[in-house]
Amino acid sequence: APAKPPLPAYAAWKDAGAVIIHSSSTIETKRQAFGNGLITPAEQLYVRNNLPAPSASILENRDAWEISIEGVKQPRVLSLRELKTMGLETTPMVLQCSGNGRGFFPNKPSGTPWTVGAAGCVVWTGVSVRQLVESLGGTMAGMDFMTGTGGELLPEGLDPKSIMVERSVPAKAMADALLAWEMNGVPIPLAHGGPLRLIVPGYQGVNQIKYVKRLAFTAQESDAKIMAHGYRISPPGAKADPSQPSVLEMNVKSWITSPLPERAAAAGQVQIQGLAFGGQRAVKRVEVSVDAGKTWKEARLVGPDLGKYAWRQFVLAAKLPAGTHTLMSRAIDTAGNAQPEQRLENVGGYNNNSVLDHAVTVTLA
Ligand code: MSS
Repeated sequence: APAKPPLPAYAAWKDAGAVIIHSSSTIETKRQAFGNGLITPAEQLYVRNNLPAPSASILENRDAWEISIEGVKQPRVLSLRELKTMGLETTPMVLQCSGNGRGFFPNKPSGTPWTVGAAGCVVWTGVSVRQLVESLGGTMAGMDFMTGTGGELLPEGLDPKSIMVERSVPAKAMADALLAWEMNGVPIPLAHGGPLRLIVPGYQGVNQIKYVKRLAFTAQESDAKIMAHGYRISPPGAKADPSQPSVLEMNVKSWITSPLPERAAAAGQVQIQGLAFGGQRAVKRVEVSVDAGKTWKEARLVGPDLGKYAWRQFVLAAKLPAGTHTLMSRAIDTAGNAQPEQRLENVGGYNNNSVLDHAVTVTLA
């Protein structure tokens, strides 16, 4: 068997037993590692880097990190030290890679075959983008997009647009967005975008720009390749192009974390547990099936409600006889959107929230 790759240096502090190391830039939380807590510890949180992580030297003097704010009436270059004087907000949020669930696509799209573990629920602290923009006079007219640029140093000799991490979201997303310097109560680790990260709650992970060095309100979407061609919902057989929908808002989703084949339970009384989130809206309810989708029961939401962008834990107590059982969960948000049975087929394997794909089959003795 090929040797398991080790944790890369910038993520050497991760809990090796809790993660699947796909590569030096893609590390997934094991499904059985999601505990009963609400917040995902940094040691277990997944990592996805499109470019090699920058040098750890960018953390030596965090407060000196600079970001250029553009497309506002009074554009400014601000240091992290200055940002910290301009406001304070804390937002618990599901951080999820848009490719989470790609591993369930039978046609094996290119990209990391994540199952459920390219996601975590994390608490971000920083300054509200809306408030920051107000203090800089508001946005210029016609700036319909909020564009964040990652601070990686780009290799020379390549067209920067072809590799830079730069994403645009609708400008209205600034309402709940943060420029964040803390994650789960400590300065953001390099692996997760320290010293400063753009946080856009309810949007897929690719829009959460790490080591953010520029935040621009723009009339057009970025023409960087990662925006124009990458992360598009391309129908089967089609080539990615900017006319196709981009990977933006997250959709309603849930999965079971116990019991699992790797986390066995004895036959009899079982607490079927899992995680559910709505993306843009809170989860209204979660239903669980113990008979492969024939019948459904409403699960109980457990633990504190940390707001619409965080996930909820759910539990259903059930009596399961010895034998094999297919367990499924289905989340419904406050607008009545339910997880679909089937995935939406697309070339990149994005946005998978299929009920059937996330089912688990367990054998209880
Ligand atoms: N940012 C930057 N700067 N760079 C890179 O690479 N990536 C993305 C985000 N951001 C990047 C960024 C992705 S893609 C994701 S998911 C995220 O991030 C992740 O995070 P963490 O912290 O977990 O690592 Mo997919 O949709």
